[in-house]
Amino acid sequence: MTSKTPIESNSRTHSDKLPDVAPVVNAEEAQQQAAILSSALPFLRRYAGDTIVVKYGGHAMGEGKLAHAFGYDISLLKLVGINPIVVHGGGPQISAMLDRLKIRSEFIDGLRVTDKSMVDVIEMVLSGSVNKQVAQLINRAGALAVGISGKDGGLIQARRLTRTKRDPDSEIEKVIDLGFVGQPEKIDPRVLYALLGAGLIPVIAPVGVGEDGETYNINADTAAGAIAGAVHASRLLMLTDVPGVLDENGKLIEELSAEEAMRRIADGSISGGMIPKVETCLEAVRKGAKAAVILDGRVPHSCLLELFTRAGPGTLIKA
Ligand code: X2W
Repeated sequence: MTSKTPIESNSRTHSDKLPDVAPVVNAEEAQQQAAILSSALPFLRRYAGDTIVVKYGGHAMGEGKLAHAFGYDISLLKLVGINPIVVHGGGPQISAMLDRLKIRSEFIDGLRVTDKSMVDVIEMVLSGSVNKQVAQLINRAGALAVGISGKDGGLIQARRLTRTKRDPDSEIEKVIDLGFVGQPEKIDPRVLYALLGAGLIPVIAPVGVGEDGETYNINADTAAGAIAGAVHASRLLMLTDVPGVLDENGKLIEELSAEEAMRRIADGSISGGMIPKVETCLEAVRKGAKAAVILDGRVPHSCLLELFTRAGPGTLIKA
């Protein structure tokens, strides 16, 4: 983006870049566009100045058209006075690179067991390649994004995550070593406030730093939840590959209280991969986020649908 003085940016007379990208419409379509913009006003007012943390990953990240729409949506949020913070994943990209290097991945409870040689590759893929691609998607849509990792500015201080599993034969709890998989212990949001204060959009790779300077691989959902809590985000938007949390009949649950979410996890009606997602949302809300939404990142413009229409497409989780 070229820098403009405030006077230039307010100018309406010149043929700047916009007409190249804005679709040509007839008078009726233009009227519809104006009506759509106008109907967004109450939502714009509701979120003006708020911080929204978006977890971006999975299917939505690999697909060209969806990725393009995502960059546009995040850019738009910024330009209407919202402060988006993006935390991205990159599981498939890591797996592809490890495959190329003939390093095998093993997952326990959805977490990639990470040894010393892998953590360097993972950091390279997440902070080097994916992080810059995501920032670029947003930059190309006209806002200014800055890619950092959780190690920058001490943003995500992590400790080694341990898992225990009960051996069904001996009933003994065994500690499972996941290697350099981290659990966020402390979030220092100063680097985020500095970037937001300068009008920039932070894009964060889920890599953390340990007490002795070790690098930790952190599940991107977990990283997003911890950051959303620490900055008291008004929303954590978790873009996933499913419509949201479904009930026993496969119907979308539009809203869940923390109490009901915990009950549904306990009685098994929330199960499998949805459990850590819901638990991450609960943790974010417990730590200070106003609400979290699990929504379908495969739907184009899912962030805009959620924030600016009544048809919020996912499952809202509140305290
Ligand atoms: C993840 C980090 C990336 C991630 C991994 O190594 O795949 C752990 O499993 P998605 O695309 O959101 O799954 N870390 C510990 O979470 O990416």
